[in-house]
Amino acid sequence: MSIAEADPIIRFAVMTLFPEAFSAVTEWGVTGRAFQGGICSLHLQDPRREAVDRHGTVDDRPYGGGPGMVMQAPILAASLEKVKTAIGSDAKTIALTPQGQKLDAPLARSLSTESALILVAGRYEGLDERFLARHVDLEVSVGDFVVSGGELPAMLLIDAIVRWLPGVLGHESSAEQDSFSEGLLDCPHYTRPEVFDGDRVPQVLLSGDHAAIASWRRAQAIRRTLDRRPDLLAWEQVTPEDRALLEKWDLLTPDGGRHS
Ligand code: 9D3
Repeated sequence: MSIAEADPIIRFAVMTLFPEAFSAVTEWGVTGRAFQGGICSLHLQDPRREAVDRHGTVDDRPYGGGPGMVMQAPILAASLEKVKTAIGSDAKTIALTPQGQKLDAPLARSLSTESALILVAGRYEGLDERFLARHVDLEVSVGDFVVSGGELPAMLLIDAIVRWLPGVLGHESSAEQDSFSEGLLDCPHYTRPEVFDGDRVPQVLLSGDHAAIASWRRAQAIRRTLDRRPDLLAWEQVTPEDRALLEKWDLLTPDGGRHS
């Protein structure tokens, strides 16, 4: 008799010239536990295996000239075929590209309901447009800055998705994810010692008054979001109730109540 091994909730595959790099997500921390525990799985496919010359070439010079090299469509298509044989042809194919839809919590959460995802991580200047047009369902970017390839963005996407899978986070942190998706920054955190360099932990956190603590934390979250992320929260959106909360905790001025 054997103990039944449940199927993974989500199967990932990544096409990458650097498959070894993905141990960062499969072996460490919260995502490491999810992969080791079988909640999710990862198939790695190196497009170099589809190269047809003895040097293992997967890229060529861009038509029209210009800097850099472009990953070749036939190589990528052959590699994708192998991936689909391995994890199933029903999988959605996502390329990590600087031109893609910007990753945020709603996108990660929505992708976490897929049963299989194929991620294509490019190197060099990019992927031949005909591969993207024919085989890729969605392009995802991790933000408006340049990194050296699609691997770190792919790992970031996997991490952001896996955290939404049931059983990956404890109940408290799951609720925390919900609150971030609700659109406020987190409140400040403190642990021992009570005094550090003459700087005391806010008295309310030592009071044992859980309603007061929740009220202070919400006021702090609103204040910090107003100060640091006007794109997430503008003054005009603050309700009279939240304004009263800021008043109660002396946070109506932008210096966070640190003024004398
Ligand atoms: C000169 C134009 N550059 C595009 C912005 C060239 C270029 C830079 C970096 C082409 C590819 C790359 C490699 N980056 C990614 O593959 C990538 C990426 C990124 O650089 N920023 C944010 N999200 C992503 S997802 C994949």
